Amino acid sequence: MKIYDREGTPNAARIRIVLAEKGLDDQVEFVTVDLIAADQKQPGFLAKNPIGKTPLLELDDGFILSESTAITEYLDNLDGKPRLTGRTPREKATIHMMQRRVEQLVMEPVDDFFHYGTTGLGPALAPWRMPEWAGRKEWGERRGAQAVRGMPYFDALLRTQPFVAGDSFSMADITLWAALAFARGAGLTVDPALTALAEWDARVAELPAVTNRSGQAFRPEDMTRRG
Ligand SMILES: N[C@@H](CCC(=O)N[C@@H](CS)C(=O)NCC(=O)O)C(=O)O
Repeated sequence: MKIYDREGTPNAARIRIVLAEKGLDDQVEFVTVDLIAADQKQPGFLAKNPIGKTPLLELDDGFILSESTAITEYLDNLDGKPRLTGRTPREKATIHMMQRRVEQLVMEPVDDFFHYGTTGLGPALAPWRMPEWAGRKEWGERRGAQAVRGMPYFDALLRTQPFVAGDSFSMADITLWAALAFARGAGLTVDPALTALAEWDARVAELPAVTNRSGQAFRPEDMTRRG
C-alpha cells in the first residue's frame, strides 16, 4: 500500500504512529506530497481526495482512503485485533467521541491559527485559502487562543485517567499528541501549569511507535521546506 503524505507534518505523524503501533511500516511505500508547492491541490491529487489534503492511503487494487481517522480505522482493523479504535461498542464510541473532542478543541483551532494567524504553508496555497478580509489574521490568532483554551479540558481529564479515552492508548491520544506538537510547531504555548497534560505528553513521546523513524515528532522546519 502507498501513503501519500509529507513526513514531519502533524497528520502524517498520526498515521506513521499507527503504522508503527500495528507493525505495518515495512508494508508501506511513502509518496511525498510537496505541500508548499500545493501538489495536494492539483487535479491528479484532487481526483484521489477532493478535499486536497494529506495523508491519503492507496491500495494496489485502487482502493483509496483519506482522513486520518478513516485510515487509522482501516489499518487498526486489518489484523482483526483493533486496539487504537476500540473493540467493544462502548470503547469504539468513547474513542470516536474523544478523538472528535481533540479535533474540535485543539487540532482544528491550531490548524486555523497556522494557516491564517501565521504565514502557514506559504503563497502557493493562497488560491485555496479563504479570501482576504481585513480581520483574517486576527481571526487566525483568535483560533490560536481558542486552542490554548481547549487544552485545560484534557489536563483535567488526564488527572482522572491515564489516556484520553480511558485506560488504554488510542487514536484519541494520537490525535492529541499530534495536535500539541502542531501547536508548539506553529508557535503556540502549551501552558506548563497543565502538569497532567505535560506528564501524559512525555509518556506518549516515549512510546516506541512515537520515537521511531516513521512516527517522528512534528518538526516546524519541515513545514517550510520544499519537497
Ligand atoms: N482532517 C484531515 C486533515 C488533513 C490535513 O490538514 N493535512 C495537512 C497536512 S498535516 C495538509 O495536507 N495540508 C495541506 C493543505 O492544507 O493544503 C485528516 O485528518 O487527515
